[in-house]
Amino acid sequence: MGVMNITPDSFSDGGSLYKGGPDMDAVRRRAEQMVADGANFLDLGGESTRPGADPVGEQEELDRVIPCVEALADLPVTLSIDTSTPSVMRESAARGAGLINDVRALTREGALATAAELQLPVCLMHMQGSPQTMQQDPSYDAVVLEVRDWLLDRVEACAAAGIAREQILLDPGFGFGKTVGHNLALLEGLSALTATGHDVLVGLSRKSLIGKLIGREVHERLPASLALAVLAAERGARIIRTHDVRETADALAMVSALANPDRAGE
Ligand code: PT1
Repeated sequence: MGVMNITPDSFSDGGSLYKGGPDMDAVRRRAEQMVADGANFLDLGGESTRPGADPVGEQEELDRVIPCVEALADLPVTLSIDTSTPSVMRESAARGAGLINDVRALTREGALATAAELQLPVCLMHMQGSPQTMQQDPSYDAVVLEVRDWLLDRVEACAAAGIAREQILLDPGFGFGKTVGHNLALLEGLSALTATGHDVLVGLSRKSLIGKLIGREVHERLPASLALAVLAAERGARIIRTHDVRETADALAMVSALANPDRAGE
């Protein structure tokens, strides 16, 4: 899954797809490149949710995301919409989006009912707190079990609202209200999530846990991001959210080759 941030304040790419609004030529070029590089999903986001990011208004989020969905709907890839906002879900679905990726797991007013009505697959992510405050003092008794159980409670809420369980993906939310220790425990214990039977999506690409572990700046985090992607795939993650599609696809091809040696090569 390739990351496309349609924001002026992205932590990782400094808003290269946004020049006072979505830069449609740059958006199209980046999307085509990611598809050529092997992306199966493009994740379009109009709200930065990195630690400390400011919230975005509903109309602003629509103005950022919807033109991009329109411009990319013909690509042979599933458009994932990184949003918590019901109107963004609705307008994106009407233009061909194929996945709702909500870092707030459909907890915003109206989001659950909207997702159920649209009948699209949804990714439910765990976050402790809000993007503004989540890294101030993250705290858990048993992080893996708490994250799993919170996500399973959200699955029940989705099922009660009429979302098919097969349509629900789970994501532990690396970096969202977690210390480095919490993040590492969640990665090591990822099988607790895959054992639920839901497909698991992870986003570790360029995140600050890497900076905290090895002191690399954002643009020096590719090798460590690839290692984390491989470790997550080994532990059963099915979708890897990344800024670097070509490199990540190569790394994941090696995981697949080892998992299916008879089908590899020649
Ligand atoms: C994610 C994710 C996401 N991450 C899903 N959606 C972001 N499903 C946006 C840091 O510590 O992991 N899963 N949408 C980006 N958010 C962050 C969080 C970026 C933390 C950076 C950090 O550096």
